[in-house]
Amino acid sequence: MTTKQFLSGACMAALIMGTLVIQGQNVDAAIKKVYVTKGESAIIKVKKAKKKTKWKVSNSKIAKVKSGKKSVVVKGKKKGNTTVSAKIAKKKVKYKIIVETPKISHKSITLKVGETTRVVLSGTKRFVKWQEEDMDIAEVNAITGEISAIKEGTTAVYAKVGKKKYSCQVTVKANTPDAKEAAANHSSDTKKAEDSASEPKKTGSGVLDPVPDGYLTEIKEKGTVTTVEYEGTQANGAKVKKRAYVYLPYGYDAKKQYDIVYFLHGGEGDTLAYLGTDSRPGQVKIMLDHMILKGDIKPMIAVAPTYYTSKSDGADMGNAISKIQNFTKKELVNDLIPAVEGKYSTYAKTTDLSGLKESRDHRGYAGFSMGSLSAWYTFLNSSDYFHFIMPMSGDCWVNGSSNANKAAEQLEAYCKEKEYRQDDFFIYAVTGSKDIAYSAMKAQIDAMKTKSPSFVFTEQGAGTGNISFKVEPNAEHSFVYLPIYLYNGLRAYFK
Ligand code: FER
Repeated sequence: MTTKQFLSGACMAALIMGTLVIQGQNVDAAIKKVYVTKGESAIIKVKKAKKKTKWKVSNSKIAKVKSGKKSVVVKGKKKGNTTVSAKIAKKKVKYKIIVETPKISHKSITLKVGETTRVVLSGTKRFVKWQEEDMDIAEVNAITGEISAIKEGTTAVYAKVGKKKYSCQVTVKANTPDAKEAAANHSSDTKKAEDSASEPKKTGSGVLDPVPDGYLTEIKEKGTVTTVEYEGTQANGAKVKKRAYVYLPYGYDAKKQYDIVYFLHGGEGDTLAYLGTDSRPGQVKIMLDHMILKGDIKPMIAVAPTYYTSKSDGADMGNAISKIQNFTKKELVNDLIPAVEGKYSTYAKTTDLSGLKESRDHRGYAGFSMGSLSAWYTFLNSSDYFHFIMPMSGDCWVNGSSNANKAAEQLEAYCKEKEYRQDDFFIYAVTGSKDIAYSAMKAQIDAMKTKSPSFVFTEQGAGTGNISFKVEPNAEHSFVYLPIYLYNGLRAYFK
């Protein structure tokens, strides 16, 4: 078991009935579903069991179980659903097992420099993570599987679900008229599959306001997405070349001053997650165009950087956490913000620490999942430079795992040390009731509710308290909720 799997398991630990489930994204403890790929195994740990528990599987053609002393190993044999059950401390415990056989839509594709396409992994309800082999040749959006061809050469992209990787070879050809095969690989069926795979969720259930109709369709009054390259200083002092995508609003005018928000991706995600690129804009970018045009928020700049130095950083949770610590403590303020705000016009009159402090009311930080961890850490490490913090679906880990009371104590101690009052910061925390982060986040928020006057909870947005917590009914741990979370969170602060 990797550290990452352990930690993802640990953060779901506010568990059901003494069973502790391991295997990260494969297991949805809240609804007791276990996903497993045919040929692979998932482990369900039984915390309270004093003696060996005997587990039964209802359809042994679909899955095989092996009861251990404090765990059961479920191996997927055939695509389909079944259940496993056992009696623990006189209570019946049951899990639904879903055995999947994921399939990649293309084993190889050819693109011209500058072109983009998308490869789809079908046959899974789990969260798929994409990774490229050589980002100088082709970049893949970690979440949507969208591939952008950068320069001539051959490389590969991988979709990862469970322990398995599904690969697609990518050949990038020069942008000449004889290299036209690219789009030919892209059938209309694939197009349909990718559209539904990444369908953003727009409609709220009364807790959040829905994203208004039309807000996710491109308009002509659109902002641009550009890139900023900078050197990120690592914990050991090494300088690493980094790239961030920057959204400039429609009609951007260097003589004006703009609010700015930094958007951080989740575990094994990347800089394309929110804004996409100028030629293939992301949902959040398109929504920002509408929100600004309609006056929901003032025109603003948005930045999509990464706390990783390489995408494989995410594979090891301990390493990911130390990268997040360094990013939120140092790189953000010393390297990234000066590079972006030195180039584009924000409220920072200077990009040294005093200039960034003075402009903190006009700066926000939002992150999803591991990016949410980075948002809590930005509060604890760099709140001198950010007034607005938006953690989405992730709690504030203490020493690498969820600990609601300790997190609340740490956050309160920090507020006291800073002598923060009600108007000195604004946290908009949000998640879904079916999100794997829900129980840990809710526990942390409940603990924070006992820490008054440091935390003043409000339903109404900035100015009426310093923290909001919203739970979208039925929402799972998925980037498809980014538009609705941000539509609500950004308006709560940047009106
Ligand atoms: C959390 C639940 C899940 C959380 C992070 C995750 C920081 C990340 C999961 C992953 O990257 O697989 O509460 O808090």
